[in-house]
Amino acid sequence: MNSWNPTCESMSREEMRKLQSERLIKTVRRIYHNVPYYRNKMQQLGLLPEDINSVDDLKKLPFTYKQDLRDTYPYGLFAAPLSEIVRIHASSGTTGRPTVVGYTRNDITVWSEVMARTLTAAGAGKESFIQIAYGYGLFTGGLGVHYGAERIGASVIPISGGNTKRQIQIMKDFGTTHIACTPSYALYLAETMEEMGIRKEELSLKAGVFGAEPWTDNMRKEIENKLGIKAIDIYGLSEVIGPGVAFECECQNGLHISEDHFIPEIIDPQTGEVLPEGEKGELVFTTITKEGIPLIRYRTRDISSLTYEKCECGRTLVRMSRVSGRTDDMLIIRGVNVFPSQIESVLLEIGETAPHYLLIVDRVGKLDTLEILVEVSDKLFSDEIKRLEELENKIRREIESTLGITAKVRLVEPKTIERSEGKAKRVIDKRNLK
Ligand code: DLL
Repeated sequence: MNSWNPTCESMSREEMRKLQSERLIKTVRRIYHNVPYYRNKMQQLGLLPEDINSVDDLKKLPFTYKQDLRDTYPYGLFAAPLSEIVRIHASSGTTGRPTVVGYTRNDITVWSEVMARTLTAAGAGKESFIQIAYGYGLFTGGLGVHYGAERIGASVIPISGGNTKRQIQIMKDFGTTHIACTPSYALYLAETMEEMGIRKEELSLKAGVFGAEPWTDNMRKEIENKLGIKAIDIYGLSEVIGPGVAFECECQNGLHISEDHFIPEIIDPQTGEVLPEGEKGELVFTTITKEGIPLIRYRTRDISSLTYEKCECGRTLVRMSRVSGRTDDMLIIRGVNVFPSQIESVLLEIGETAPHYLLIVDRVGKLDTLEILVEVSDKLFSDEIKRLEELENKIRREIESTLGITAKVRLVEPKTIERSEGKAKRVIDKRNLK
């Protein structure tokens, strides 16, 4: 096991509960005394800090929603004096006001620690060259990975996102061993490498840490084959800390949550009730060491499940399953619940198409329509029309039998679907625009 902090990553369940309880108690006191917004919320429920004595009391506490951060924009949920805040990040805010988060010096230390665990689990160390192609800026991806990479003593290549050809040249010339970017960008890198005539054997790449957007196991296989690396899933969100909330180990069987800092729960998104181990639902986090902006039972909207079984790697940290979608990216098409990731799985299983697709949802009259644009390889595109038609039909049939909806499938020329340097855009829902 490559472990950065074996004491924290492999402690017994009892020790973990004890530690979590102590830290939760402190956090609840902190927010009650320092954040009027939380104090009001607790008072409305008739709750005092003394009512929270262990992790078992977590369920008594109110949820926090993204909207709460918006309502208190920009600094209303901060629990430390602004003079102690050393860094500010924010979400892009494409819908509504951005959400703003602040870090004290100690928060940055914790963030570096959890990212050090993440990178160590991905096999990185002092000798590694880590190329960070997540965006630097208000987005947490670039700087979050950066601090963790420096913490483990690796050589950091802080290239940020974009400039794809240059990324590849640098990867080759600088001997990059680890790449950090979104999974969709990793595929774009692989594709551009082919165009440039650079083979994976010419690189020194060993592994990549990919996250910030949902992806599937099939997509993982594509990335691993095309780049000749191990593709590790990393998860996080700016409200909780940024990347570093959870990471896969070499077993690639669920993501270990750094639960000595972030307590997870899975709830039924409709009723708010806590669900038993193994059941799928909405992931909720309570931060228990953050000073700048501690959050209580933060509703992520991400769908996952938890397992407390000890992992083969030796870590005892609870594992979350790969995020299979978001409660709010679920499309309802003619009454059927559809997640883009389900369609992606079908496409990648069939093969023959590139893993680039776009879903266009519309409403004609009273009827919802779904059109799936899928790129095919150069070779296939120049093939007979009949072959293309056969493939379109095959995809349509598969979608119909696995998801129970009819869709129009359109195969498009290679490289016609726009590539993203950060999070990929997979859905255009024209119904929202009307
Ligand atoms: O995306 C933090 C991050 C940066 C994570 C780099 C990993 C790597 P936000 O911009 O606040 O923060 O977006 C958070 O992205 O709630 C999920 O919906 C999604 N997400 C993040 N990681 C994964 C993942 C960063 N591994 C939102 N799989 C989260 C699926 C992910 N979805």
